[in-house]
Amino acid sequence: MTSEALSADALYILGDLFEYWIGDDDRSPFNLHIASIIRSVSRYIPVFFIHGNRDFAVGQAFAAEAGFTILPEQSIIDLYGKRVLISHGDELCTRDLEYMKFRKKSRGWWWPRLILATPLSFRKKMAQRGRETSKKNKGNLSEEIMDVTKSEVDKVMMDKNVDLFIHGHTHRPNVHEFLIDNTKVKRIVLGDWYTQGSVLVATANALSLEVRHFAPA
Ligand SMILES: [Mn+2]
Repeated sequence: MTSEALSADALYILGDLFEYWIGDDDRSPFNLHIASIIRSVSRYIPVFFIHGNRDFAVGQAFAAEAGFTILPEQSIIDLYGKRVLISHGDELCTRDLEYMKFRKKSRGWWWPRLILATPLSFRKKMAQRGRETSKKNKGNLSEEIMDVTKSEVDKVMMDKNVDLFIHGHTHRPNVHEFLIDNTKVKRIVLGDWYTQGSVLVATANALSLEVRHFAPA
């Protein structure tokens, strides 16, 4: 990963790098290890990070430690001369009404401040409980609620005036080619990193969605 990343021009991490994030003051060995790996890459190339729904609380202190720049949740980047929209993708799953409600609250100004004012041990317990609830709820939601809302994708791509959109979140790695107003557009979905890696390698001439197998432990 590191040597490959070093031959790139930039690295974009599109959120949910962590299963949960309860505050930059959670200086667990694991978090510090990840910070040091990303930092070693960031000495050579710029590294960007977009919040996911699980790690939206990653803050400037951790960003500084890991050497990455936090981008807004929907960002337009210049990919070798092409205007491209990148995001985590959870904002597109608008049919999951409960989650949308939580998303609005948790990204507001008061909720994160209130949570971060509580002791770290309390936040750890809360995160644990949150993950259990989330697992239970997911079992009840239908597949189509968990995927992006098609009309929302069209709307966002039209609003941002892009013909390429790259995101993750849904665990449905794929390249979707479709039409918006008779214009050919593309949506590339990155996969999860539970049992393998999933990356989009972008060069000036090609986009390649690739699986990366983890080295045996
Ligand atoms: Mn996600």
